[in-house]
Amino acid sequence: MKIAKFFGMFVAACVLGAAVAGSAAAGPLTLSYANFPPAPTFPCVQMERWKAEVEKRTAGAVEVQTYPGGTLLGAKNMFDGVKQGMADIGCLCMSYQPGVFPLTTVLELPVNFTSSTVASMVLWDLWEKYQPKEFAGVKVLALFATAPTNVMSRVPVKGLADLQGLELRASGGASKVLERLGAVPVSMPMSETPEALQKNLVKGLLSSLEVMKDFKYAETCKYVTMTNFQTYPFAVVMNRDSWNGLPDGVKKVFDELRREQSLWTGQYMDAHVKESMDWSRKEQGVEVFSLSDADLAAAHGKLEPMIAAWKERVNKAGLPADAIYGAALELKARYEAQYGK
Ligand code: 3IO
Repeated sequence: MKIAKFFGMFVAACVLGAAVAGSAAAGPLTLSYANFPPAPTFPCVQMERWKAEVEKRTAGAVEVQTYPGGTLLGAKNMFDGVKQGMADIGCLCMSYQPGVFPLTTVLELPVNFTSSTVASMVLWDLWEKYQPKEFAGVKVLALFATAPTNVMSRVPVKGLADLQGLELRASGGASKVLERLGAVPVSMPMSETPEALQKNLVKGLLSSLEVMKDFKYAETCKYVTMTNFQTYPFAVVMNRDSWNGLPDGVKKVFDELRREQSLWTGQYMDAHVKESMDWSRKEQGVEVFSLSDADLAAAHGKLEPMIAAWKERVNKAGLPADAIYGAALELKARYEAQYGK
């Protein structure tokens, strides 16, 4: 009985696999998936989750070979590398290539996104609605944004006064935030940040707080200042030819996973930020500051021009900036009502 049952399941899996792959004889189709940061960090955690889901849902017809830590493509050549076919799939941060992603960098604006979940769903819906040309050369497989960014530093930053002239690592919109607040942004991808902190080239960074644990920044940065102004947007993209070559059954599995994967990543990250900060406070003695109401108001005043500058870039790209910005705020409110602030 047991053997018969097992054999039956095996046959069923093979039939499903063959149906999805379109060919029984070819063996699994192997796809390479490149990522820039180390394996334990959130872009790679979501990559492994996607791999597991794909391998399960295609019943082994598709095998995903993952390359964390920049072993196949790095932070800055991820998008071009995937377009050129050096990897089938890649995970990129839009903030690392200023000017290349006009629409989706709306997530970098200082409008106080409340969570990675909300920001990721806003990003997904905006992309789906406007289908911007910035991703025309690739197939988009997931879109997500980090939890809101905050200051992590070696020195206490209790208010805007302490930020003046302070060298902090960031990228893209986060670098603009620092500049407008009087800090000195040092722009580099996250993957280069551990070394910069180690060598004391920077006094801290502006990013989402799960990195305190995942990169052990809490061992160096004993202070966190809550700002929650904006986020870093990410995309998982696939080479067009690789996509076009997939059997229809596999395409369907990938398509059905897109929004789900984006939401999963947001929810994973929000939970992980909490874990990271619990660990940072309890195990690492990290101290957390909030800005005074006066400083928050002053900061928002200084950051406001970022919105007009973004609109100008988006209009230049031929997109309706005012409508997109309005839709972003509307979606943000809708998802905050659904998922909480
Ligand atoms: C990030 C990038 C790689 C690994 C973990 C991360 N957490 C937040 C980010 C956002 C980001 O790209 C950045 O540069 O702060």
